[in-house]
Amino acid sequence: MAKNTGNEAFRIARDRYGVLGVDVDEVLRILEGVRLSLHCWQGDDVAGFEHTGAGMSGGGIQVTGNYPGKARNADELREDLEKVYGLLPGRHRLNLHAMYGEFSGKPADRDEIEAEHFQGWIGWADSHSTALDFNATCFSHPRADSGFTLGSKESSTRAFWIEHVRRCREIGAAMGCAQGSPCIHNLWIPDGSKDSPADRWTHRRLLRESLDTIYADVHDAAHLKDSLESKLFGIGSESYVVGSHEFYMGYALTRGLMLCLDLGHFHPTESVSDKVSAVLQFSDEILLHVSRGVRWDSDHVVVLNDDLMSLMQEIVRGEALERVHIALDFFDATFNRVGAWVLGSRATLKALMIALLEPRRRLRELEEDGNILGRLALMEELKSLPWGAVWDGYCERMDVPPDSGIVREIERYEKEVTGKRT
Ligand code: RNT
Ligand code: ZN
Repeated sequence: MAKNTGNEAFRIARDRYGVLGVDVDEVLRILEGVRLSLHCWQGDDVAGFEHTGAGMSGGGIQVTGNYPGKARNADELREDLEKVYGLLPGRHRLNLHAMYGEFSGKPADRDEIEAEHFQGWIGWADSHSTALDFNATCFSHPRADSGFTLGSKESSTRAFWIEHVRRCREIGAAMGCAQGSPCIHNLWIPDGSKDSPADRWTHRRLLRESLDTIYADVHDAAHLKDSLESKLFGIGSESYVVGSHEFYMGYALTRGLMLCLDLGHFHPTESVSDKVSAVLQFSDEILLHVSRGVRWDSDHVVVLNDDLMSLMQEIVRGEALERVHIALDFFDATFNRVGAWVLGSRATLKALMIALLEPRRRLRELEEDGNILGRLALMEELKSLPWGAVWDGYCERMDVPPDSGIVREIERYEKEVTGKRT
């Protein structure tokens, strides 16, 4: 931790939390150790660098907006990421998708990619003391146009995507080996249908079989960890999603793999925070995709809202920070992408800080004493405690601007860098 802050508001806030038995310095020490996995795809609207012109076909996901200045190649994306990391307190990981390989004029199809296509990223991660996570890209490709990939009834389509994911896991393991920290390979596939199918069974059986083939390849757990991401519905898969929550919950738990819970992938009134203590009864670890759905899985930029705060509270209250991997998943092209990345990442860290500042022991004691009024009163009181001053103090200690300085930084970067991209 860098210099001590001389900030008066911070000192008052620290004392205020101290009265409740919360050690603010210890909170910030823990916060500093948390590594978010930033999604590379916020920088270029989930486009990738294959330049095949396939667009987001077969995706089930949608980016809206055409704000100028998106990253057009890996160097620009890395440049933007460096700006983002520079505005975040702490050190954070990068979550790459397979379509972000560097093919230097020699295109490789999804069933041909290799670790060499990601050496640029591995080297970059090393020189920036960060680490990579990875994702197979089973969309934006002609072989996903039918709406089915690993669960397709066409065996050649399944074989193609099995080969892709097998290779992605190998690449992930190579990343994990190079960085000395396991790479998390997450698998999300778009499979599903717009209208009600007559046969919901066959695709699910085929998906299960494809997954069994894929995960039969065993990699060193020190290099690779696997997770599977379910979904409720997508664009063009409104009536049926092959990889539903129950499907992957069953699959992951019976195979010792991780579940990935995306905040936009459940019924709008369902709370993902409530799932953490349920799933972790049966699984050692989970992955989160922190997102913000607005009416649907819209992947809005994450903000500090109740969903996010209760999610972080659940992790902290369960002392599960080591067991929950926090990745981000949002994309918005209607305003400055670098700014969107920074705001969503900082909101996630802030929510975590607020959760860490909670006087957990006191709340539990009140609960155990049956003092429901006292518990609710304390929860209400906590909402207006001076966590903003703690956050400002943390940013100052970590040598990054406070919230009030972000827009200026982004505007400067836009003027000097992204605004010049045509
Ligand atoms: C899609 C999933 C998935 C994607 C990324 C790009 O609904 O959330 O995680 O957003 O793989
Ligand atoms: Zn996701």
